[in-house]
Amino acid sequence: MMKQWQAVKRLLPLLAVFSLLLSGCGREDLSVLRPQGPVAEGQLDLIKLSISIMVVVLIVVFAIATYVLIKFRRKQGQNEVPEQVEGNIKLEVIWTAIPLVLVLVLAIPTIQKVFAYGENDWENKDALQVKVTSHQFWWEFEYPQYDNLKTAQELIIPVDKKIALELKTADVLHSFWVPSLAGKMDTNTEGSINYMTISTPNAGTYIGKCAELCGTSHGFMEFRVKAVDQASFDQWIEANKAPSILPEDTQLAEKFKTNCLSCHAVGDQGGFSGPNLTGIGSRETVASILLNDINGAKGSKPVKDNLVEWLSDPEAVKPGNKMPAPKDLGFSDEEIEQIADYLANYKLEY
Ligand code: HEC
Ligand SMILES: [Cu+2]
Repeated sequence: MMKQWQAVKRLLPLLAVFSLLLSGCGREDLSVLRPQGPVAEGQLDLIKLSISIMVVVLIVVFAIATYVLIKFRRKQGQNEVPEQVEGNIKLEVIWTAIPLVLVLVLAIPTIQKVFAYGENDWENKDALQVKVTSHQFWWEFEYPQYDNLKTAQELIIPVDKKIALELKTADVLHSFWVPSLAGKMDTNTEGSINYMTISTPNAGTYIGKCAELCGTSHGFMEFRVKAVDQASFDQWIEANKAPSILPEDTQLAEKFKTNCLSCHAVGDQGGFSGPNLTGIGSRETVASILLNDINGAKGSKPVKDNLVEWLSDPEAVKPGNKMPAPKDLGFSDEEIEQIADYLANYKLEY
């Protein structure tokens, strides 16, 4: 009795540590257990079905094992070898047939859903097309039905609409995963491009993650899916068409154009080897990982502070990322501050 108590006492801290670790898994917007769309709902149903079957099997097997252990224990004074039996057709048929039925019960809806969710809506006229391109360590979203409008880090979608995604990578293998909306999908190179469809009836922001170890900052390769009503979506599309806004100071504007717009775009100017910066002041993050205090998220900071942090030392925020440090491009602390101020005020109304 004493010994058992000792063992329990030793297990307690372990349990405490586990519950602490698991409590870290509670990000509400990052859970397959709170589905926000039909695909994620169907997938959760499958998880529930398989867990239920497993639990029933577990209970039955343990019950039988416990019964047998107790019932056929060696009794006191029982010294003879028990009767030796071998083979029992009836039992063997039973324990082959039952698992077979269980596997079928599991397989039928699974296969059904695999085909249903594998359907390609790219050519579906009612679907919104979005080309998703993964980069080390950020996400690019392009809307071919809207003059190839390109955005980064935030995928803006209308609610109640099928979003047909075409997924590919610009460098190494990544995986697109929005736990509340659907399962993972790899982003491959040209030639083996994947397609998937997502949708949600609920307006809101859903966090996405890269789910394929892709380099040093893989863990920081997040993105947001923002579902808004159709009117806001149309407004967002319009807002993106506005002409570029540049820093007011003409000298700084020139410097920004030469050094930053070689990779970045603002409005109708610049390039796309880096994330589009149009409206970055109204986004929920900087570089997908520094949280802006737009929705009062825990650990968030004012957009400008996050921009200063990023521009002062991108490497410190996301090790191994492909952006040169503005200091190495000849930007002083003061200029970084000014650029941060300018970008923080570059907002899109929608
Ligand atoms: C060689 C290309 C390149 C140049 C030049 C460059 N950047 Fe970047 N920039 C990137 C890349 C790539 C990222 C994405 C980093 C990541 O998240 O992995 C990035 C990210 C950013 C971000 C965060 C974007 C977001 O979506 O949250 C900001 C802001 C930014 N750069 C501003 C600047 C400014 C200002 C300059 C000029 C001083 C500059 N960049 C120069 C490539 C570049
Ligand atoms: Cu990745």
